[in-house]
Amino acid sequence: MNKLNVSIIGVPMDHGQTRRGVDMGPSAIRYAGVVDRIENLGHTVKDEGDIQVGHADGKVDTDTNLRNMTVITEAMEKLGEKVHAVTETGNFPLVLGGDHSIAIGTLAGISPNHENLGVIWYDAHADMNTSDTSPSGNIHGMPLAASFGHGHEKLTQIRGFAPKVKPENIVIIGARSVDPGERELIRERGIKVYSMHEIDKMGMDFVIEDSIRYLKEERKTDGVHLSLDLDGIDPLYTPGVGTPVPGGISYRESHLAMEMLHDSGIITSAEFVEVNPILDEKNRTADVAVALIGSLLGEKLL
Ligand code: B3U
Ligand code: MN
Ligand code: MN
Repeated sequence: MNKLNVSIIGVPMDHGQTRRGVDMGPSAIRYAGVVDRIENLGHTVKDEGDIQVGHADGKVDTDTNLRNMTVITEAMEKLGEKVHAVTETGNFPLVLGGDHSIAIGTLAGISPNHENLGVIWYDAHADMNTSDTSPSGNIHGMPLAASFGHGHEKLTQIRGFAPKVKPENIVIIGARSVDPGERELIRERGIKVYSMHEIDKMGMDFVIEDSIRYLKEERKTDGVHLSLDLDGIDPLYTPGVGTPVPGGISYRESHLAMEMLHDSGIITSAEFVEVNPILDEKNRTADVAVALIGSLLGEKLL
């Protein structure tokens, strides 16, 4: 198996939504043993520390309908720079959130190193709202739309270019809470979605097999970023998330998905987001994140 040089980047930010605590996600995931878990697989790990995130007043900007806009875009510029520097050295970026708005910065850093990047968005939500369609003004509900260049330019133009990924190179897995504006956009842009309906009907084995085929053979991507929101998994296993939605992906299905993605060799970067230790029970959600990171990076039973 290929050994990697993994660079861990923490983003202690909770400004993309209103429940406090997800800024402690990177600490919780580190405390759950992420570094040892990866080193035990034979990879080398460099913990690059955390991106500096400013303070915010929690207000929705009246001009843009974006909550905490300035502090988030500033942090995303910094995260984009850092992720880009890491990818330039050939290291595998592993970004720890923080709420899901951080994906805007991660993708801004990764995208220039690819001609045809793919993205797997593992999430209960589509995260495809814009300042116009968002019911909340919460930026964590917008990063996927922003990354394919749709939405307010404050979000789409991080690091000065858009889009970061083509809409047809995106696969959403685990969706079960989608807003009307997002539904329209999914249809309009032809985004591939495996909702819980498809996972139940066809099984995770088929869903991942087909996602790999789609991104590798049909879309001919030259790298795939995995953006994993812990709320994609059922709250039975990951209670420490801000917006739990019942009827989610199981622990076992998630491990199978990570193992299959590992074996495919398509994943070139990853982020694990929305771990909120305040809402969690004994760090269970961070433990799940670390276990899934293990499977994604090659952990096997035998
Ligand atoms: N779609 C809703 C709720 C939401 C999105 N992402 C999460 N929750 N975690 C929104 O606010 O855009
Ligand atoms: Mn999300
Ligand atoms: Mn979500």
